Amino acid sequence: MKLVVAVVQDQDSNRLSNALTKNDFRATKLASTGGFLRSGNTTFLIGVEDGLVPNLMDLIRDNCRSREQMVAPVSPMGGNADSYIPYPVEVEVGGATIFVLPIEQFHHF
Ligand code: 2BA
Repeated sequence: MKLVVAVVQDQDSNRLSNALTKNDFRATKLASTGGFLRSGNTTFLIGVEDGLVPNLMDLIRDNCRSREQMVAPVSPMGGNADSYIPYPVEVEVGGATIFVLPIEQFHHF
């Protein structure tokens, strides 16, 4: 079994959520914040059998697109200012950033 962690843009999260449900994948959605842009994104935790990982990758690829995003980062309030950029930046974000982790045990009580 694998745990797929997928960071996607908020604009794609509903569509991906619907597609996961429709295709019998179980997922948990977490509200997250990108460390670079400091804007909201969505992180999916998806537990999946090994053989279904390629299908899941296709599904995520089909439902998440990359976009150019112009962002004026907000000044960190008492936070780490190391990566703070004080002017608007244009970056290409997503489709999706995906990590596939091995699962040692899965329990569902
Ligand atoms: P953010 O950290 O807000 O990054 C948004 C976009 O900004 C990135 O898109 C990338 O195009 C750009 N970017 C990030 N760090 C940069 C840097 N140091 N210099 C220049 N440009 C930079 P994506 O690569 O598609 O990432 C989208 C989101 O996925 C990220 O949002 C973050 O929440 C997550 N992510 C990406 N790589 C990750 C990693 N290695 N570990 C954990 N989360 C990651």
